[in-house]
Amino acid sequence: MKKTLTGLKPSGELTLGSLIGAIKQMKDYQEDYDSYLFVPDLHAITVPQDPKELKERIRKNVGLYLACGIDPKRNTIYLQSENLYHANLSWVLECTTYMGEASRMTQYKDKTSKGENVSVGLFTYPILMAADIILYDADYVPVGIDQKQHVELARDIATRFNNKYGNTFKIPEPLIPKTGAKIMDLQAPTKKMSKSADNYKGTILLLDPPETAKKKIMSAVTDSDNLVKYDPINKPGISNLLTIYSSLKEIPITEVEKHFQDYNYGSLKKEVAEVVATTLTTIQKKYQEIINSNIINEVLDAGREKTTKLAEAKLKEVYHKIGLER
Ligand code: AQP
Repeated sequence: MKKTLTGLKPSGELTLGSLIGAIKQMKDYQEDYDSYLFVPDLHAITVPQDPKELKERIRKNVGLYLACGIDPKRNTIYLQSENLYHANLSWVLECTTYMGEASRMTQYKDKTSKGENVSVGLFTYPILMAADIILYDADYVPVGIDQKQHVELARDIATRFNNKYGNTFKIPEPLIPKTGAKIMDLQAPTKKMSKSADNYKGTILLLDPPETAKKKIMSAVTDSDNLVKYDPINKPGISNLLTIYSSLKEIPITEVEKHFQDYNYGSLKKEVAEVVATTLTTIQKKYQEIINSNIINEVLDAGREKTTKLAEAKLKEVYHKIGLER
């Protein structure tokens, strides 16, 4: 059975973008793949975090995975920081990655171009991400479009290692959703909806009260044409709303466009807001049942045990090939 693997870093509360870009894909694939879904908590500390909040968010992430329909019987769910082999392999890969290729990563360039004081970890995290993926020989990595470049780096690193030391790693492929590869900020629809956005009105959190989420949709920035059309370049705000509707209702965007063609922007927003609120209500009901139960610990214990064994074997093979043994 082919393997899928992805993770959502607990650097903030999970958003509608996290759901549509990553979790939903994992849910759709879970029947047919051996699925690995982890909490990349080591990635979260590439930017400053409050320890108490981080601890809470790690648990919330797992609670939300399950509440969004991730089946623990079909998925291996684990915390990156509980498995020491991720960071070990990452070091080996860092030593086989060139400064030039790491410097080309656009997320790093974006952060540094704003003149922010960034950590070395933010520069090297795509290499840790490569380790996360190839440690388990994942075939497919469901990600939003913004992470495609990092999966390509993982492919390059794995290919180089295989060429130099013999076949060791599977070469992973990114899986980008057809619709919803990039959900945009509701207040700045040319920017990605992000957990760490400055303007909370632009981001829908999966744990937002449904009424709050509705208000955010109703005040989404659009344009002055009053013409409902899917055109991400010229009408990013409207196109974003159509994309959200299309993903959540699982209806192709062309049909969604047709459905709304005679609507004005107010009534379009109202219908999108309803769908978002219904989605959040369903997720939050399940989340409340899960978050205070023992299921999270049970799932994580099983995940840690399984992945530690697999990762240990892979790292041993790597160490053997590069000469790190007595
Ligand atoms: N807005 C989005 N649209 C589509 N996909 C998205 N993803 C995140 N936001 C959107 C996808 O979710 C996966 C996990 O991403 P992540 O949470 O680990 O990191 P990120 O992409 O850096 O997410 P944020 O919200 O922007 O985090 P911050 O603000 O902390 O940097 C990835 O597959 C991502 O593509």
